[in-house]
Amino acid sequence: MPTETRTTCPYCGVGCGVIAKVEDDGRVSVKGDPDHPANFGRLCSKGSALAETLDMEGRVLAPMVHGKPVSWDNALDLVAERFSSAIRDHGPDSVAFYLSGQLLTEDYYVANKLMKGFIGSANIDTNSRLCMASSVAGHKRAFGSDTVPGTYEDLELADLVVLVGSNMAWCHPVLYQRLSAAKANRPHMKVVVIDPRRTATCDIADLHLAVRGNADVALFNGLLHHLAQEGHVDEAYVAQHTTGFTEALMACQHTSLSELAEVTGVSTLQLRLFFQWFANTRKVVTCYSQGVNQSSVGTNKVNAIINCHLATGRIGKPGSGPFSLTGQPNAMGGREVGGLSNMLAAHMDIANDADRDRVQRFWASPIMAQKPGLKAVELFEAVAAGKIKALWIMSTNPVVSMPNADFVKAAIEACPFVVVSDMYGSTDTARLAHVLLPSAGWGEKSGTVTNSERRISRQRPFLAAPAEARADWWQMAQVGCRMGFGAGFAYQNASEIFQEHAALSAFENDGSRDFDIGAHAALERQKYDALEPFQWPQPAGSKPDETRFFANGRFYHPDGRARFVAVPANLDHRPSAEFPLILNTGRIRDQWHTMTRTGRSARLSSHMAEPFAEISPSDTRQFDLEDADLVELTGTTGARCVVRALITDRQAPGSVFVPMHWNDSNSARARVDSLVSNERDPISGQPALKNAALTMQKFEASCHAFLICREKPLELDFDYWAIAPCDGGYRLELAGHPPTDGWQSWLVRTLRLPENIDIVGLSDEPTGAVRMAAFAAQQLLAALFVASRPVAVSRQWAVGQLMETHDRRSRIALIAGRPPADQPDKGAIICSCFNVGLNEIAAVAQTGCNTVDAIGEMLKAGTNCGSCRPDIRRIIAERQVIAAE
Ligand SMILES: Nc1nc2c(c(=O)[nH]1)N[C@H]1C(S)=C(S)[C@@H](COP(=O)(O)OP(=O)(O)OC[C@H]3O[C@@H](n4cnc5c(=O)[nH]c(N)nc54)[C@H](O)[C@@H]3O)O[C@H]1N2
Ligand SMILES: Nc1nc2c(c(=O)[nH]1)N[C@H]1C(S)=C(S)[C@@H](COP(=O)(O)OP(=O)(O)OC[C@H]3O[C@@H](n4cnc5c(=O)[nH]c(N)nc54)[C@H](O)[C@@H]3O)O[C@H]1N2
Ligand code: SF4
Ligand SMILES: [Mo]
Repeated sequence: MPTETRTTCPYCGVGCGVIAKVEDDGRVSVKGDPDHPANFGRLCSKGSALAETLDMEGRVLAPMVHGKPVSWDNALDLVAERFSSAIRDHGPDSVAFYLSGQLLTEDYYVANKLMKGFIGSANIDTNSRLCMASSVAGHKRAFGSDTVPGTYEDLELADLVVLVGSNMAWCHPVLYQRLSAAKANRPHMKVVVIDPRRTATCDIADLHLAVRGNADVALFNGLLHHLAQEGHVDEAYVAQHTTGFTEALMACQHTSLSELAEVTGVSTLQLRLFFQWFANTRKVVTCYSQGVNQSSVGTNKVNAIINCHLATGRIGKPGSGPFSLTGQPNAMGGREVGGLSNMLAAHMDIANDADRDRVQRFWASPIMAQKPGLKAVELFEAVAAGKIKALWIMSTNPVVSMPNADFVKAAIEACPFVVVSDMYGSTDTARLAHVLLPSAGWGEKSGTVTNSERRISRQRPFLAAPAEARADWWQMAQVGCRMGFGAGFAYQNASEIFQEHAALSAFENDGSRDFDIGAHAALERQKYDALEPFQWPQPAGSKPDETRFFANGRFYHPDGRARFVAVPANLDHRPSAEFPLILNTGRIRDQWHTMTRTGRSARLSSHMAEPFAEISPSDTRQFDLEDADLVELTGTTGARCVVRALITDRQAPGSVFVPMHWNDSNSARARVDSLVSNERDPISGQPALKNAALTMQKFEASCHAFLICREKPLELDFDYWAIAPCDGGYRLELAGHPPTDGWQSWLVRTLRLPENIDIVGLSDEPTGAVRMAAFAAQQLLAALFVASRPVAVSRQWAVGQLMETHDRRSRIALIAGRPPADQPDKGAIICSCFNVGLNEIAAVAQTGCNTVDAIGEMLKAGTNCGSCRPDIRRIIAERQVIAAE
């Protein structure tokens, strides 16, 4: 009998409910859970493709020490011994954990307890430092606690939704769909997007403010000034529930509208419109994400936004409030357990004596950390300086995702003892481990995650973990026991950990701390397994009907009032002659971070298959670039990357956008974080990942090639290469010098082709063009297209050929590099669910099919996950313009 398990998506902070179905033969399929209150059945492209990422290729199946499999006992004893001896010889601060918002709450809780309460150091930080730290710091300044006041429903109830530094269409797609649907139902609702780029999210925007990088503080200060000047301040609210208004207003009174336009790069007309909309709409939600947090002034940006909500009393009420969108599935859970080096468990503070004492008593801990530990950037600096003797990295890939990534890589290489817990052994970080521990992954592990609206949901297992893979909490607890802390770490299962976590949240709380889930402090295992998604707070003995914080105007500062924070509006980055461009980085629709999971799906890789830089057309002349050229990017760190140039007017002049996803496992030199300096926000310690300095030049190569093949190639000795999976094999882009022994020998060697293989081809000596295809009977094994310029062959058509059977005619078409007339070229894939290409959508759009739904009826595109609907709408709009011309 097939089984169905209700669980939660392991990707973004929307936290969608997923139903995973396992057939009798072991095949897995997923669909959205119609009863989950985050998504009501919807899933985006990444969620829909989850089943395709569950294969075993590359999984670590046993603990490895120096590359050799060992027993768990041996591995855990070794880890415990090395951590203990470092602590004995060099003190507790000579060891560190670097964790992740992708751990489950239970994993996170155990790690934090071990480091802060038993090792006695706070050198435990997480990739949330790169993600949410500025929001945490901004919340604590304003509210006295790290509280997200609102719920998703507020976005649907609002009359104005402002999205600041958030590409919601790609990064929180199901929430974006809820917002789009609400806007379609309530057409008077307005959406404003504030982002230097014209992103897919702008598709539903009534107004897009292409703000200059980091000018957000100036913009929101300008708004606060306008609100005060035009009499829109809620004086009673400000007087009763806040302090610091006058000082905050003073900090933003010096700029005229035209000066503001100059500073922000937004026209006075647009500024005025935005200010008026905000001033005159009672129900306003302002969502913000990494365009706000990942900045050297990130915390100030957060407070500049919150100031405007406090001034108008628009917080904690249905349809209004500031709303920090969390990125990772358990960014919030990590904050609840105190995973950051400057926090303690259950939203308590490590710098607070009473909090430390309370947690120590609760844990019966022998030695508590007494001060905040190192934040991510400083942590790796300490590793580089030799101060950290033993480091444990769990569920994150810092060699790719940390700023100054080459420095971080060298630091890890130089560290005397590095433990990495991951599901895969060949990530850029796992390759550097002395001890590699096999972790159970999504679908195998059990625990809870908290989404952006404080909703706690279960992740439930539906597959057995392969071979020796084990849960992360178990690994930590085992090491805790072996270090001599058995009493604190004798957990038998995740449910016991959750109980303890819930009990701590209620311990001596009495309403003094926002995070309280005491209602679940005695949750037995069966009930834990059946736990329905719920929103915190849920103190013991109550079923609160209020799901929003601060509705009563009470905040968590000792005087119960919120704080306005006076924030200066200086722009930090002025381009220099040497590095005239701004490097902006972020995400694409169908990939997740460092691609260790989404990068395995052919479907997800078809949307964008190689690393690229989005460049404004106005910068092409100065840098002598054309679309599809390769471009070499140089950062202030001295590192270089080579990626494809994508010229687009969505990109603002002087600014270049590069996705963060590509890494040394799938490209030659495209780890963009190697270019980013470790500049950071002085308050939150969050790195400025969106605003680095850059220069670039065209990358000259004597040859360019495109290759499709069944088997994964061996070593690739090219200046530029990028590999992605496709149906039936792999697709590669190559550039550099042609192989010295000729292309045919190269092909045979690199792909380990059998001797008697059938290779057909043609080459044109003067132009350097080569076309070559290798067949085994009617099956295509590989096709290679070489040219002196970027290869102009339809990628989608060529990729499809691996799955075809080949007769004489189609062999000729392959060598000609052109689809035959009866097999039109689909163009770049837009809808990855149904494999529908741009050319197909454009062709139908030109026949008068001019709504997304009509296209859906014709081609099915956009009718499953809906992630491509903004793209389809853009294609229709472009065709209409062309038709009108
Ligand atoms: N597809 C996909 N979805 C994801 C993820 C993923 O890897 N892939 N990761 C998840 C995670 S962990 C996170 S944190 C979220 C991130 O979600 P988002 O923050 O929405 O995504 P980003 O692409 O990092 O950046 C958002 C936007 O900030 C803009 N920006 C840059 N500088 C500035 C500035 O100075 N001011 C303003 N106003 N905007 C600026 C960028 O142009 C970019 O469009 O996504 C989550 N969802
Ligand atoms: N330039 C630039 N850099 C950025 C960003 C940016 O916008 N620009 N964004 C930053 C942000 S917001 C974030 S959140 C980070 C994300 O950066 P990372 O956390 O480094 O990225 P991931 O690829 O998600 O890494 C997760 C790792 O954990 C493994 N893994 C998955 N599930 C499990 C599990 O259950 N257990 C264990 N032990 N391992 C598991 C995966 O295989 C993978 O190797 O990147 C940051 N870096
Ligand atoms: S929006 Fe997509 S990635 Fe995010 S939780 Fe939902 S299905 Fe997963
Ligand atoms: Mo993130």
